[in-house]
Amino acid sequence: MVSVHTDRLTSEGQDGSRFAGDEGIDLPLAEARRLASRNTDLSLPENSIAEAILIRAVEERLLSLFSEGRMNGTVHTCVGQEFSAVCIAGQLRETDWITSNHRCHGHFISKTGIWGGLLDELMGLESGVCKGIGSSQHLYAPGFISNGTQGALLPVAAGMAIHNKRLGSDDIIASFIGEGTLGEGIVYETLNFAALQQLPQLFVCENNFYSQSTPQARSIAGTVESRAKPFGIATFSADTWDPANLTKVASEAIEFVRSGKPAFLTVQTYRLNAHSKGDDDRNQAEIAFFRARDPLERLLAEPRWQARQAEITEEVARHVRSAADKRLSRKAYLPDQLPRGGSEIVKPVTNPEARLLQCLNDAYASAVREGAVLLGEDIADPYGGAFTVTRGIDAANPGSVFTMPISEALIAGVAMGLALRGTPAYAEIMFGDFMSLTFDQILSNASKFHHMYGHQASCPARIRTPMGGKRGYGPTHSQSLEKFFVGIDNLMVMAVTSLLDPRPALQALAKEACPCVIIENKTDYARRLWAPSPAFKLQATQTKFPDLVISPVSGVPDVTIVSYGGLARELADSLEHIFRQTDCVPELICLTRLHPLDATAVMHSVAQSRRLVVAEEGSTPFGIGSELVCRVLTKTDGTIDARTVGADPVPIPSPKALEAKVLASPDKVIDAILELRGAEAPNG
Ligand SMILES: Cc1ncc(C[n+]2csc(CCOP(=O)(O)OP(=O)(O)O)c2C)c(N)n1
Ligand SMILES: [Mg+2]
Repeated sequence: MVSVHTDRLTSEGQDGSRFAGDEGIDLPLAEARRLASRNTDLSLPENSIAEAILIRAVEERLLSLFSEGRMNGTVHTCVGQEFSAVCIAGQLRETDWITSNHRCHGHFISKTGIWGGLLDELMGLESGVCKGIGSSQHLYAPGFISNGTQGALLPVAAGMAIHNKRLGSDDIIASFIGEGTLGEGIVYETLNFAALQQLPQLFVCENNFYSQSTPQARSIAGTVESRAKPFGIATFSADTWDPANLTKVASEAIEFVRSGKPAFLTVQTYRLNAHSKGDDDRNQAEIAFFRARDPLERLLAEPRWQARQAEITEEVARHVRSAADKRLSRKAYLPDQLPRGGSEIVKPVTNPEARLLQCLNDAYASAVREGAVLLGEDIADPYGGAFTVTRGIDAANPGSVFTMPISEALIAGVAMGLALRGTPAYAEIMFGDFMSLTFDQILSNASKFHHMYGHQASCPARIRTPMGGKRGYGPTHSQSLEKFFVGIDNLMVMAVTSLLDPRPALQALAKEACPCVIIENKTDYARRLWAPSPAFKLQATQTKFPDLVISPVSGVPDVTIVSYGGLARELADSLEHIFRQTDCVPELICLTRLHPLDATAVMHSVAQSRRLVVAEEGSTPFGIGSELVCRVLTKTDGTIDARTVGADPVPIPSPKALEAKVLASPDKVIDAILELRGAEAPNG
């Protein structure tokens, strides 16, 4: 902790001014005061000054619009920090990209110049840059993307940087964060990766000495500037009180990154307004001190800049007056990118002679040959991934397979950055359990991009992972967490199985614009693709992502079992046993697409069987079975009997015998069928 009681000499400004809280002031703020007190050269290009005036005029208008009740939500202004935008973002090329945060208006205006579209966006108008949907924190335009989740876009930026590198372009990505965001782990995951890969990524840390209400000394141990050094990343430092020097340092940093190396630029600055609208507990004398030394205020003391300010302010007001009050309708807003629809038409299918692992390897290898990138821990050859799914692809396609640090959020985010820019990307998460670490990236980034940026962005990243137990790996390497992902909007979830050659569905997936989680299964990898038994035939629905229907060769089914993935294969192998134990003729439906769920094939089957058992790999509460049963029951006449089966709601134990009992199994399905028939369950 750097916060210390300092003597008066350290805490006072050069002019001797003291703030009410001086006795407890922290050293970082004393440093800000020292920087702001210098006499600096303000001879900047006229267009830079005009741009800073414009940013302030737009933001002040935004605040007044808010007070007038013409804006929703919140606004984080960069008043006081404008030169960080002007001197850094303003020096980037059109083809460079910026990833930004909640305090993004200045960056946006300096990079894109679309200030009118920004005003409209915050007024919620269809003419806004994101059709009024994203508002203040969620902006998107060619070369610019911002998100309100601190740090979330850093790995996405790294993915964009890889995209540029692969194209041989010297365009760069500048990632703006505040110093408070240095508390997020994803910052260090990304710094590490950017250094390892020598990415053209410029980290810009705007240090305004506060994270919301918390002074730097209470949220940042050590110093801001030293953060990137241990990664071997070059560091640059400047401040907004000396904008001419900031321009020079930013230009050096940008050129350095353009030469193909990451850099970390700290910009010391001070926010003159509240954190967002009116939440400001800072000392009034302190704010007044920095306002008096604000470079723009100093420039505006000159009559010619006052005159220019009046013109710009009027131009902004004119724009607001003339904006058309047209808003996106719910109907226009809702459409997502998910493939929907099912089919009642089933046709027999035959599988080639192959193991699931080979088919998956083949599918991912052909995706790479068509330009995709693979990312994951230990996936480089000769190791080829913990389950060897991608073995050999690296050796055959140098430069397309990235073996990654143990940084699951980063892995997912990098895939998203690549996908966003048009490079197909498949991220492997070594064990499904660690999908928990990707959750924010999937939820706050990939699943939302399409809607929150007014349907302008697509992020078809594929995150694949082996779920499931039965290998004795215990509580942290055996779970099936798909139920947490099927609840995410605009995220497709697909499960592969050894019951069917997965290649056609994976090929179809490559054409979909939505992000997708691909569930694989540890125990299923090694299995040979299913060959039907004499009593049951294998059929598939006639859709891009076919559901499998395994039906009795003769007779009418009197129970429908629905499952997916590795468990579906176990059930398929046990159909005769299930029949013998229950005296019910089963029909098994294996779902390929878990989200969006389609009940067409299931409805078709229960219309005959009148009984339904849904077996999922994870635990049942709030699960896939509950969802499917609910859909079926609400669409039928109330005469269907249904049960859900899954793992017991406990961590998966390691001892094999206990694990087998806790996890979902054919025995649990048999018990459920017997229960449906009113008979006693022998396996419970
Ligand atoms: C992951 C996350 N946690 C918390 C917040 C709420 N929040 C918004 S801005 C902010 C402070 C950010 O401080 P800093 O990074 O220094 O940026 P500044 O606001 O100073 O520009 C917080 C805590 C958030 N948006 N995202
Ligand atoms: Mg801050």
